[in-house]
Amino acid sequence: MADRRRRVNAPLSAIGTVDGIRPQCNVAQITMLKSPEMNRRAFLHAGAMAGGGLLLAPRHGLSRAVPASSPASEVPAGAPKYTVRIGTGLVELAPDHIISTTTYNGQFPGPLLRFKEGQQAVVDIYNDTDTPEQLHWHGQFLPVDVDGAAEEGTPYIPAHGMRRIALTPRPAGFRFYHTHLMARDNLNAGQYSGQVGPVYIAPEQEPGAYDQEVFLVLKEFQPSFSRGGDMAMDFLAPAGRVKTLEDAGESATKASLARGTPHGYEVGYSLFSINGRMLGHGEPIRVKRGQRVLMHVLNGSATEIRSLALPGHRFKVVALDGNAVPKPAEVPVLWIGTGERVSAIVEMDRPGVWVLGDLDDDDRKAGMGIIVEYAGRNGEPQWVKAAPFHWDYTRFAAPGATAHAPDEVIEMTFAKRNGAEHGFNAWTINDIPFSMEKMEPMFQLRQGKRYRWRMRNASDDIHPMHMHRHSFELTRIAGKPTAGLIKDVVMLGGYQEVEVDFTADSPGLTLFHCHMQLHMDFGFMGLFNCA
Ligand SMILES: [Cu+2]
Repeated sequence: MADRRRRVNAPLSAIGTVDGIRPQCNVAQITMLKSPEMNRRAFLHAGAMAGGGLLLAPRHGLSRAVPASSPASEVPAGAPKYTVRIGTGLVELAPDHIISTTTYNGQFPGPLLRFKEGQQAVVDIYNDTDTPEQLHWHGQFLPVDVDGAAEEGTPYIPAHGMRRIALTPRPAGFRFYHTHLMARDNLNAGQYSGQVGPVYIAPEQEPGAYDQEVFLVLKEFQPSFSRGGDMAMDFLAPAGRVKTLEDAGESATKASLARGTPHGYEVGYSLFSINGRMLGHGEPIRVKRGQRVLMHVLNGSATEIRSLALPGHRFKVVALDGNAVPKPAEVPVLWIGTGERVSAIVEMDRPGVWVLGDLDDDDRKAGMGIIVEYAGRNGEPQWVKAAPFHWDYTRFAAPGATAHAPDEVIEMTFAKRNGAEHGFNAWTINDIPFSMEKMEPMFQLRQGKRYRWRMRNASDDIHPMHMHRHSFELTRIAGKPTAGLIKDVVMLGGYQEVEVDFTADSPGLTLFHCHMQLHMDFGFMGLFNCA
């Protein structure tokens, strides 16, 4: 159903990217914000000016691991609530497809970690690998020393070492944990591995309007840089594009191709799974007629956007990225960007044996599905091709609600430099590719201020944009105003604009990036510094 784009790829050599050295902030350049008021403040804050940006005094020898404004959490002694071990494990996707990859506790997905909102918990993280690791608590409001991103200053979990952390889990809802290392061209590293697991933070009061709760982690394995591959591109609504972004992106690509640069590499996969099992090889979801099944679906992919349908049934979406939506609504298909979560209730009112699976025939047949089996029913699981369906976040927003005016607007334009980095596409934010050497914060934020983050996509790819340690409110999607949807990842369509609002309420560095490993590894990251 979807417009699928050909991808061109080639084999590569390995590059080591993790050196185990804690990042140091040498020279911090603060790119100017669009608002004149903010510029002035940023200038005052930085106290020095050079060229078009600002230079802070070098901080040689100063570790950024624990900024003064964000003291290290006090870590209690005693038994931890959870112990997570990072190490090599075997994952039996199917009897004839057993893969070896880095896992949490030797299993994929990692164990479901349940927390109580606001109730401090100790977690011991052991790293049994030869490489320093980061474990990121996606979607939680945590200080930089716990969040799990070296770019922010979280200490690494040393190779063959451990870290004990104490976290106060919040906000309530469906979150997850995953590695946060650069993989670059190492398809065994980062989120190409099996380092993904679900987190559920129970609210003080559970709504409880369901009979059965199911966690589903969608994940591909056996990645490769192949010359084929495809990605659905035309499922987002509204579909309008911004002409100036399209002109800029198309002319840059055209010029690059004219210079003889081929299209940049993309990643494809040969094995697909839900909860670590290929379709037909795991336990089915066993249901009874009349049950209301709450499905918590996580797209744990390194790079892919996924879809999901259950023939004859509809999904009543109740939460996005773990946060209750203002207006739960029924949809026939879920579209879930990399790192996104959808929680939906399915009324089981069509007895039979069904395939809950991806709309893409190739991916579903290669494993991206799980069987839903009604009590007393058997036979071949049925799949029925789903009608085309457009995914519009605003469907779940409060109708007619408008967002509060922000204090400042931060504008970013994302662009692709086709094949510019050893055959990989390089990605820029306001013309700057993120540098792991420099680790420069791009924007200076003031604590307590509310910002509107206007993201402009001058490329034809969809980017699931993620912000650490905060949630944001969607306020405009491709020209359509909206309010009330709280998320931590948002899919930004090709040549489109998205606006989200957030309050800078967590001191220190906050990472934002495209959640596609292949994009973030090649420049598509940035840092806010909140003082
Ligand atoms: Cu991206």
